[in-house]
Order: sequence, then structure tokens, then C-alpha cells
Amino acid sequence: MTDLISRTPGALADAERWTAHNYHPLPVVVAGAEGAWVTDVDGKRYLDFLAGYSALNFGHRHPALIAAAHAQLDRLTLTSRAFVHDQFASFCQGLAELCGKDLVLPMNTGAEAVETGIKVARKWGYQVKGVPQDQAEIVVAANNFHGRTTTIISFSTDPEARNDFGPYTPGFTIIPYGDPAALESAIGPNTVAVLLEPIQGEAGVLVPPPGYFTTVRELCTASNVLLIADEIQSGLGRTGKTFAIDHEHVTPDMYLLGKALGGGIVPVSAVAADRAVLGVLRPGEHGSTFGGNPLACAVGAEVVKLLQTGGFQQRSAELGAHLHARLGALIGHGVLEVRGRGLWAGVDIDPALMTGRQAVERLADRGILAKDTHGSTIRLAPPLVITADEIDHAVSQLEAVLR
Ligand code: IF1
Repeated sequence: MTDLISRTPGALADAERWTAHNYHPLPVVVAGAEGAWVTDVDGKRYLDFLAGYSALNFGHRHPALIAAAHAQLDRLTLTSRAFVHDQFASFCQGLAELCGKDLVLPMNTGAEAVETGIKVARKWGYQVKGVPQDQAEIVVAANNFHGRTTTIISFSTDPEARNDFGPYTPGFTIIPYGDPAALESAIGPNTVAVLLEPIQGEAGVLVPPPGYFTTVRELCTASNVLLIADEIQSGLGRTGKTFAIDHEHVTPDMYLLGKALGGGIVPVSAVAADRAVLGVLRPGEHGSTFGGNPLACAVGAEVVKLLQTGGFQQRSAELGAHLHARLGALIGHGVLEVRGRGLWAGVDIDPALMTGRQAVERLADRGILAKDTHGSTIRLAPPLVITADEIDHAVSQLEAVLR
């Protein structure tokens, strides 16, 4: 810090004065970042264990991703989809091949990918499955999180996300997560899709029972229902595989991708599916101004390249085992339960000790950035460039907070 007066209070006050209060952020004002580390306006360094809710899987300002962005910034940034551009096909081909699908439809935010998936599933239902017009049903799980648009919060079970935003979009059936029997009884003649997170992130990093997605896949196939995997947070290496659903060797009919697909630089999301599904869309029926823009495609293509080697997935698996071993040792010492896969953990702090918010505030005081979810659960999701020593340091700080 070059002078003794902290810049943080002023920056927080300005944000408080000039912005809508739709978040309650920790009192940390970030000014720089590299890899797994961020620096605040006063020069204090923090180890990032949130990674932008898994939008920063490759770390802050990964050199290859920044280089791809710089190169494209000096060439072409936006054309709209009224024209094609020279980065478009290569990005979509690379992503389609990574997913093992025929086609990709690029959008920007995760919610847009989810909305696209809903619209395509409905249209597929009417045009291919033969569901009566406007009768399409989509099955979703309780405690889901798929974004913040009015249609998506229409099937949320979280009052905070849903209340006062009605009237709500119809056509969704909510079942308990992880319960195959509930899914079987929920599927009807007008069901066009089942939309699920392979691991429920906001719900507290809930991993379904072994075999759940195998059964979901069988039920969807038997009932001619599309299985849509929302891999926006769980995908792209986070859980030790390219996609979290890979842990069960299950192939969904649609992958919904976002967050880390943009490399932590630009919003990039996409729907990947076979022609039999995405082929129902005709020109003019869907799109967005920035979807598939040259800068997004240049960065997205570099992200796909980083994932093609499998190195980040392996890193997440190996270091994730280390993270979970260290966290498991805290059970009975202020921690009630640890859940997750790879470099992704939901940690239930003993509510008798403190709330999740208090835990992350104390972690921030000790130079570790993390975020609480509901109640006394905190989520830990560092960039996949984290080292074993940095994991040890972070868990030691959590241990100290719980003492
Ligand atoms: C916030 C958490 C919340 C997502 C899944 C779609 C989206 C998300 C599985 C929508 C976005 C973000 C949104 C952000 C905080 C974070 C989040 F789950 F990751 F922790 F909110 F629940 N599917 N999750 O996780 O993607 O439109 O945001 O690009 O809204 O506070 P988006």
C-alpha cells in the first residue's frame, strides 16, 4: 500500500451510493488479479476460492486466453449474426467436437443458454415429438439454479429468487433432485425435456446418488424426452472431468454451457446438441446481438483448446482429491459435512459456531475469498490452476476460522 489511508471504504461507499443493491458483496474491492490470486485497492492479496462461481476455471488472465483476446481485439470485435466472421465456425466446431454433438448455438450468459434450451426443447416437442401446441412440459429439480430471467425463476423453489417477480411462466414440473422414482412418475405424454444440474451448485454443491443420471438417461430415452444437462457451473473441468455428467458416462441430448467458456474474459455461453434437436430452429427464430461474436469465439476457441488436452480435468481430479481429503479432516472440528467433486466443495459449517456469511467474512480477513450459499454452507471452488500448497494454506485458514 503506497499510503496509509485505505481506499476500500471510499470505494465501497461509492458502490453503495451509485449501484442497485441486488447483491451483498464482501467488503473487498478487487483491483488486480493473476492466476489464483487477486489484489485489492490497498494492495492486500487474497487467494480466490470462488473463481467467479466457476467462470475463472483457468485462473485470472490466463496468458493464452488473454493473448487470444488481445489478438482479436486488434482485428475484429463484433459483426452481429447478420454476417459470418472468420472465428465463428472454428469455435463452434471445436466446441461441438468437445461435446460430441453435431451443432452449437452460441449465446452470451448462462441464462440465455438455459432459455435457448427451453425454447428448443419446446419446439422439438411440437415439431418432432408431436406434443399438442403450448402443452409442452419440462421437468426440473427442486433447489435448482439455472439463472435469473423471469421464465427461469418461474421454476425456482428459492423464494429469494422467485418472490415478487410473477406472473410466472407455466409448463414446468418440479421434482426432488436425485429421486429417479419421482422423475418416472413426473414424465407424461407432454413432457419434452428434463432439465438438471449434474451437481446442484447454489443448492450447496449437492452430488446426486450414484447411478442417478444413468437412470435419468434410461427414463428419458424410454419416454422420448430430451435430457438437458446444465453444465454452466459444473462443466469445463470443474469436477475433474470435462463435464460433471461424464462421471456417470451419461450423454445428455443437450449441453448448456457458460461461465468458464468465456475464460473469465467475456461472457460466452452455448447450447450443444445433435441436428435432430437444434435442427428445429429456422433462420430468424432465435438469436442475440452479441451471441457468437468474434471476440467471444476467439476466446472460446482457446478455452476449448485448453480443455482438449485433458490437463485441467486431471489437475482438478488430483488436486480435488487433496482438497477433499484436507476438508474431510475438519468434520467434527466445526464442519458437519463436505460434499462435491474435483476442485469443488460445499462445506457445511456447524451453525452453532457461525453462519456461512460469518465464515467467509473471517476467511476474507485471513486473505481467502469464498462465498456462502444458503444457511451455514460455504462453497469452495478455486481456479483449476491452484497448487497443493495453496490448497493447504486455504484449508489451514479455514481451520483457524473454525477454532
Ligand atoms: C448470480 C451460483 C448463483 C448457474 C447454473 C445457469 C446459471 C448459473 C448452474 C446462469 C449462474 C451464478 C449467477 C450468479 C451467482 C452464481 C450462482 F450458483 F453459481 F452460485 F446465483 F446461484 N446455470 N450462477 O450456476 O448463468 O446467467 O449467471 O451467466 O446470479 O448471483 P448466468
